[in-house]
Amino acid sequence: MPDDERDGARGALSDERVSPPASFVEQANVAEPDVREAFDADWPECWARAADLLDWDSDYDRVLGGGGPPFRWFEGGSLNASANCLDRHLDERKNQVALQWEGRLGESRTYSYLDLHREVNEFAAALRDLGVEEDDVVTLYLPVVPELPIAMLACARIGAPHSVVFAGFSADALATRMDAADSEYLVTCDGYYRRGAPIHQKNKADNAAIERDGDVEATVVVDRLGGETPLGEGEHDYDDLVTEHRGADVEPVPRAASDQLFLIYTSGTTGEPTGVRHTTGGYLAHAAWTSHAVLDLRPEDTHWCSADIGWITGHTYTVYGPLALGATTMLYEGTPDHPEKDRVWDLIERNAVDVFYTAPTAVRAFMKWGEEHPEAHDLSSLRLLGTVGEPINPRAWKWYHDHIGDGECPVVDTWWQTETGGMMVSTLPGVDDMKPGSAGRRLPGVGAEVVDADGEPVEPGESGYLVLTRPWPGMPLSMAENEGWFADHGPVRPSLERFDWAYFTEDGATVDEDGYVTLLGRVDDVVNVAGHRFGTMEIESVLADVEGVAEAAVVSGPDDTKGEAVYAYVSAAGGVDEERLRAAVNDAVEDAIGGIAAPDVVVFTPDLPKTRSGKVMRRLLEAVTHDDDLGDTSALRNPEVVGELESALDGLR
Ligand code: 6R9
Repeated sequence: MPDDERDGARGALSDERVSPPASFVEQANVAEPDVREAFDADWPECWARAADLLDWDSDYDRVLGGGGPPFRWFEGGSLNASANCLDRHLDERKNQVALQWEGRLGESRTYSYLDLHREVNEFAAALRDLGVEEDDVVTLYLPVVPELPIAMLACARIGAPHSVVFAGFSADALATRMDAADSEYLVTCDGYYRRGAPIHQKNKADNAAIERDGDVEATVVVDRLGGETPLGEGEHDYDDLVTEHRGADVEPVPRAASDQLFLIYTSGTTGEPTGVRHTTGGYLAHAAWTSHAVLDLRPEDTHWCSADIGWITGHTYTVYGPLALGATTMLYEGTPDHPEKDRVWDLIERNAVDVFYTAPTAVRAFMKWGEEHPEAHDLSSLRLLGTVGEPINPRAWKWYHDHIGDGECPVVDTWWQTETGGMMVSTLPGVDDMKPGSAGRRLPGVGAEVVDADGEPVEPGESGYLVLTRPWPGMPLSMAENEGWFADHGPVRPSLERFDWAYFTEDGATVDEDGYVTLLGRVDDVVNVAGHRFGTMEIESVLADVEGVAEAAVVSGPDDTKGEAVYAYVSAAGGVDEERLRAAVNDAVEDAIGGIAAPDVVVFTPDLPKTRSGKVMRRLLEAVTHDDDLGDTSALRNPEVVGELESALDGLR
């Protein structure tokens, strides 16, 4: 295979440097060449610059309180996130578009800041009437419709943390998350369209209610399909509620900077998703600052972050960041290739999008579909492009830069996690050269190092573990409050004692002599499918319960478009029909988690490779999956299985 071709989905080191065009630098929000040094010299006070982007009801006394955990960002300060995203913009831009929604069926809806403020107030009043009090968790189980950010901001207005559950998750997944969050309020919809076909969301919500241990006090149903949905006791129609509260004015509740704004569940090393709780002051400051410094957003911009709001990326860069800065944020409910493969470019052209932020998976799909699609559109409104969620390989980076940005838009590859709340490592487009394939340097004020298993910095080019060595404003409450968060994690933990404080990200990385970090992927048992995290154990525990499955192991495998794919190795009980079992396996994952986590490849094997002590040899499964060198197999009890796995895989690929 030629070298160029080998640069598949995975990142590859590239020595190339690309400077941002002078015309971009001249107008950039942050263009001081020594901004990182300035932040370091004044740490942690430097983060006041982020807090200054917000309006505070009462000023904070200290930028960072607490010498160690518990950390208190902007201690003593109070603010309201909904007031920061709405009220404070009304004087200057009440008629500017705040939210531009494009639906799956080609519909569109436009909300000015005034419209959005009005409806958020009305829905906040309705939530209160339903009994929602400050600190009650409200679960939002909605696709990308305007009612989702409206409900988020309505919750924020009354100090009720929201918990958004990705609409594609199953009834089971919803029930688990509502129980874990002790949430008694749900906002959902009748259904939504996926590739033109309706998905009945309310049925899933009803099934979740049946499965749940806890009570549901009230369910609000948004009408998305347009039919009649029979409502039972405790169920309310969203439009009726808003109409009943027409003209309501709800005073934004001042929240302490460290009060919870929302929680969101993410997959980690355990079988159960973990709730990550984000704060009002620190998170919002981090969201606003990175939107300002990295996405270079300003009020006159139209920003499109293509992530679903059900993930952290949509929370931070569709909703909170852009609206805190008073920009126009675009929401798209559909898929990028429906009805045509130029849908994205058509939307960018029609809405004159300035900043486009998407996932490398999407870029690789665009690349596969061909440049004729973007070429058919005027994309000259674009000023900056970004990616997030997984490494972007240099070839896809260059394609994005040349064919979408016309060589004129900087491309920022932003590394961060659900746990960090916002971006942590990225080129600053007004300051740094870009290196395709590398996420770039740590952002100003951020402590990020690549260390070896002894906690020592690695030599340039050597691989190691990415650790964050200073607290940051967007850190979640769970991490700020105690040391336990990172105490159990990762092979490097014992050696991190040399830092006053550190958090191991579970990512492998290299760093070059200029401090540019290239991510190598997770080192824990997390699969990153199209930029979304799933624990291999989470999926394995579902497979283990499928009738006919004797044993199963899940590993991450290669996928040219999605970056990673879910490979399931299944040994079937005697006499079971493999085709039927394959379908059952997929259905089970769809029911328990959601279709997005369903195995891409199911490999049947008479036995899983085991060590002499009877443990599944995951390392070997990973090597076989990636067609890598098998390494030392002397500990293997059943070496004959290797050949069988290899030929089974050959048959599938
Ligand atoms: C925002 C988000 C986090 C994991 C993270 C890493 C991977 C994210 C990346 C990246 C390489 C980037 N990741 N951004 N890898 N380059 N620019 O994606 O959050 O869903 O929690 O995933 O995604 O492995 O640890 P989350």
